[in-house]
Amino acid sequence: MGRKKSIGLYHRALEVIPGGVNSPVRAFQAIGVPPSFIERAKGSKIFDVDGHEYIDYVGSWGPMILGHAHPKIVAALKKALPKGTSYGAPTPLEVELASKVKKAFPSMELVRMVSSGTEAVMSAIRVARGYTGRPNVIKFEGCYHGHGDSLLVKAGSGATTFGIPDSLGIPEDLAKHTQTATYNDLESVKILVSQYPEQIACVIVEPIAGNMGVVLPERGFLEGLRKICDERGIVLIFDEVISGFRTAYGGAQEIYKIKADMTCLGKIIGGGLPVGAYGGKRAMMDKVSPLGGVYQAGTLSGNPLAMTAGITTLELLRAKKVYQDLGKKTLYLTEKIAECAEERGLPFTINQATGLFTLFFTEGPVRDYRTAKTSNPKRFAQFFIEMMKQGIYLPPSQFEAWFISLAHTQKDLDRTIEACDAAFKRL
Ligand code: HOZ
Repeated sequence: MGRKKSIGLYHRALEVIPGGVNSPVRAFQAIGVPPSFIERAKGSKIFDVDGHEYIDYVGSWGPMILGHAHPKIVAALKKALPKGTSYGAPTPLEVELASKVKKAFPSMELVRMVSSGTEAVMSAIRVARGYTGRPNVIKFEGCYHGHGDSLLVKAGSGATTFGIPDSLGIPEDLAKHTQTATYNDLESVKILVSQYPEQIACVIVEPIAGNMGVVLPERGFLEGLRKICDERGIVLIFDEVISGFRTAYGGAQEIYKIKADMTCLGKIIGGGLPVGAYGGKRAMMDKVSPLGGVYQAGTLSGNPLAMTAGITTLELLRAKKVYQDLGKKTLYLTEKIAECAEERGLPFTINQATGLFTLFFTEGPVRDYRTAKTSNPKRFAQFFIEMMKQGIYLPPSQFEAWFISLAHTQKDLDRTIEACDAAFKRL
């Protein structure tokens, strides 16, 4: 079966949408073929307009932890829909979701809902600047925190995939306020902190990095950041847009037992609808308007449909053994893929946390941006195409995470392993 309809749609899209897509990572540019256009999704599968069925490991880049179109989410949304889609006024649903988030992330003493992870991060940084009265931000090379101006410096995800980690359109005057350190290297942070005394408002980090591929924090890294920030009065921001409610209900903060001053969330807390949230210590969040002088607002913030999908998702994630089950699936898949790659004599590294992983085509170890970049993107592109031919839909870049959902069955996992083995043979 060909991809005639997708290709036709892509050409039409190119006439009306930049690059034919509404977010660059969807464009398959690193693969060199037009993207598939999706018609529908159910459980672990997505279906394109040409009638192909794929086992999906993109999962909308993380939110679909329960699988697509989960019957309980669909039912909750159907019930909510006739009540109206947006009021621009407070609702009980916002209070309920914020309470659930606060319970899972006790460091988020106050929580503000927004409409995307990017918005959450932009706002958290504004609060950190407003609270400390300092201008500068330390981020880590290869971490991606959405497309806010201050964060598109040495950024991961699509920015790395397309070779533009520093975006055009960001005034030098603003970019100079972002300093970049090396992931898993505390020394690089200490150097910046002493180079810019009393100027660093915040350190922002993905505590489990997912946007240069998956990279885990080494022992002592997050603890070290906590210590440096405490000593220097710097706000420590954890971007848990990917890791939150995925790697554990309470995200990386639950796993590593470290409290951030501020946390950014998105993806899963909207159950597949557009949502973000930021929150943190009361003293910091008290700066947010209407309490304080840091202005941040949004017409669709706390949208009732998004809140409904988020609440239902979090309720379902409270069921027993959810994370154990997800962790087992992740381990099974990664161990079997590793066995196949080893048998074929391929240089590879797999980094994984519960619910997500990356297969890097490099001997590794992959512990930061530099080592992630030693992977072979051409080999990845070939692998991607071979997998797609066998009905497996992967993130179309070496520098992204594969997302596993609770809907992936043993059969799905075994089919994926077989497909990997066959693809490895052809590389
Ligand atoms: N953080 C996601 C990719 N790593 C976002 C998806 C997007 O940029 O479209």
